Amino acid sequence: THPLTGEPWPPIPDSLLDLWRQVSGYPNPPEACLINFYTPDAKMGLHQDRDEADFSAPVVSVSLGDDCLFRVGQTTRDGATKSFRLKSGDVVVLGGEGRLAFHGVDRIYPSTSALLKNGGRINLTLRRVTKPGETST
Ligand SMILES: O=C(O)CCC(=O)C(=O)O
Repeated sequence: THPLTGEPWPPIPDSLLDLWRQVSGYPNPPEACLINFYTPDAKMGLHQDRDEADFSAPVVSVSLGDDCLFRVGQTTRDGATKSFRLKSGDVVVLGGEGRLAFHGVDRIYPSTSALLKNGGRINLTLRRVTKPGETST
């Protein structure tokens, strides 16, 4: 539910549930879709996604809008990293040994996509929050 209004979030669109089924390799559906919006000067520091209860489920990420420079490393903060450019429509699966890899967004490349009227980048991450059979608190 929304933390301020208490309203339930809208359902995850079927197209994203289909994508999850195609790429996740996980038998149960995602329970959350986090939406990040990046302005042209936005970044996201290196971090691990650890808020979920079941690390056997991947995090599936969809890039929309302007390109970004995505960096992914190891499971320790000081491990070697590699950077690559993500374009609108690219899908990244952080799963298996890579589930807890440190990752982040170093930069946005403004005006590289016409998808969003006012520019910027949207990233969607599909996440399994609970272990199957458990409910979230
Ligand atoms: O924007 C991205 O590609 C990465 C997003 C991310 O790392 C996150 O939401 O935890």
